[in-house]
Amino acid sequence: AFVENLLKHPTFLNYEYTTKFIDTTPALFDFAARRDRATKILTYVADITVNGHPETKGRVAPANIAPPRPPAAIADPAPGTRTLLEAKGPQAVADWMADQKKLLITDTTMRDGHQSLLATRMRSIDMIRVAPSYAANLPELFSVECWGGATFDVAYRFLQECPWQRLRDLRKAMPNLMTQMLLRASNGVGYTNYPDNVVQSFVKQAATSGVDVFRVFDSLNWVENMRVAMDAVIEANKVCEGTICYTGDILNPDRAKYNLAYYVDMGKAMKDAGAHVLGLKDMAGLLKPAAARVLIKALKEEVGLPIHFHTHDTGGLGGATILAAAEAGVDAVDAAMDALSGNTSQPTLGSVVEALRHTDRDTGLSMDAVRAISDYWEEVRAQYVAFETGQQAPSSEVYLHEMPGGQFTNLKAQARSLGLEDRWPEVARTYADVNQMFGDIVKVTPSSKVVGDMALMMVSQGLTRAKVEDPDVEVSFPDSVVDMMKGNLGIPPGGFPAGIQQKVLRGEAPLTERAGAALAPTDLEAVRAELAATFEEEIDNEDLNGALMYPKVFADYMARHAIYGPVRTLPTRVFFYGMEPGDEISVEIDPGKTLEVRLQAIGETHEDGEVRVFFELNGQPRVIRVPDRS
Ligand code: BTN
Ligand code: 3PY
Ligand code: ZN
Repeated sequence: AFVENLLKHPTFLNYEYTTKFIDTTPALFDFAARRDRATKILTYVADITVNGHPETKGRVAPANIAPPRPPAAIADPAPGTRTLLEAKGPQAVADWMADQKKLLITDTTMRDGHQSLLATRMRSIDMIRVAPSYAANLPELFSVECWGGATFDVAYRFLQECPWQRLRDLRKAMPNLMTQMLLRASNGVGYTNYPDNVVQSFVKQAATSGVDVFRVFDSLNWVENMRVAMDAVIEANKVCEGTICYTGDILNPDRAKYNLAYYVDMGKAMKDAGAHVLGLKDMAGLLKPAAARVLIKALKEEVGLPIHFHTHDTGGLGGATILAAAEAGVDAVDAAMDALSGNTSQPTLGSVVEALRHTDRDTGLSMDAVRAISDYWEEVRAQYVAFETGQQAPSSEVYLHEMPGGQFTNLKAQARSLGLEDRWPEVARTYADVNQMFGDIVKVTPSSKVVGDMALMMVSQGLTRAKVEDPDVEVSFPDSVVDMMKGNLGIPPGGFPAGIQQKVLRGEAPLTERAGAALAPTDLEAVRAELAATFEEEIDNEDLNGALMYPKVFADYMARHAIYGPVRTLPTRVFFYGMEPGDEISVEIDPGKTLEVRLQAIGETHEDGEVRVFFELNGQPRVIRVPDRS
């Protein structure tokens, strides 16, 4: 009854089970560790069936339990970009890229697409099942963006799965296509500055586990903060996409800080820093078609690297900007499969392909393949209806607030939870004011989160920019603002405005060099030994790097894993909603090892507060007891 006790333990129920909790209640975990995986998975299904999943409880449920069916894949995928990378290395990929007449396409569905539309909640199983169709039917793709950004911590934190395993599985299923990740330079895939050796270790492991293209950016466009990560990518012999984040409007003379010369200089700095490819990351979708023509042309002529353009369709013009960029000679662009495109996501992949057909920039992608894969994604998306944001239309408001597509829906949800939902236009306006108060900075994770934190705080406390800047008004700033003003995220062009910086820091001196230079290296082997002692198992390099990025999130994941086992193998419908009597599912817990699970009945709640849930597991009856907390 140890696990049952554990499931009733108040600390556990409150999601507060941490390393400390494990230390103080080791017997519970010993017992959990000895249970077989089938029992663990049944325990999870029983618990969700009886009590609901905390993230979907009380929200709309998808209608249909049938798992989405991926389109057929032919047996032998044609050679693709990965084939070239393996044979000739990253410089050969960049040279090949520059030689192409066709517009190259990166599919972002498995990373930014669901990050920007479904709160990053897409589970690995839904990606892995379609990956062979990508390999077989779309071998002309430049890359498949499927890792990094927010997907890393969301996998551990909310999906109870290992992000590294996702990467390995996808890599294996698409052997001919380059995988791509988004890396926040010295912030790794986190929100804070990590010691250099942690960033180096993370990049090395990501390369080993399967990332081919690393899009490296800094949230303040500070090149000094990018070198450690870029060097590590180059050292690993993978494609280093040194990236400019685009903000403002190069055609607006009143916004001279981020003018054409600024971006051309940064492009040159990326080349000098060793980038194979120049990334142009328009995370909010602010680059307008006319500006794209000017910017792409200048970068092509003056930097001399192949250019990979990323945008969001938040304002509805993303497709137009892509076509303008294509005319101006951009080498590759990002798009999302139709069913997960548009609005805060990327522009619509199939429509970009169609728009360029029979032109000199024809992408060469098969529309039959695109449609079949998009039909699959449509079925997948339906399972995540609980995470839809309700945004119905693109909005030109983005040119006011300049929020990144990945943040927009998040901030709206945060505003809602603070009771500020009907004051959204004010939040948007304040976000823009905070940006100006901070000196007009690049806003992308994590700097965008800082601006968002400050804006929400001001709206909820009724503070205006003038009040915040008034030396006579006492303001208690959010921690993230203090951290940024100290220089922990780096130094923006021209620095932060002295007035606000001094007020936030209350006399403390800000950093004058990059934060990473001041951080002592982490003793990686000491951390590994500590983790091994805590979890009583060997800690491999993937686990170690996960724990280095997110110590508490990783510990929580491990604690739940000991109890629930490999729940990543469950169909998405069952993971979020459990089963109904009569439902039958197959769960492949290892290649070739499948559990046939049938839910027979849900018993009454006993006096001890427990429910017996009756299953058939591979034809044998099994009873699982779980506490009724419903
Ligand atoms: C996750 O957090 O993603 C994994 C789901 C864990 C849900 C468990 S079931 C027992 C406990 N009670 C809840 O309401 N949620 C957790
Ligand atoms: C991320 O860092 O996750 C982003 O998507 C930034 O645009
Ligand atoms: Zn993006």
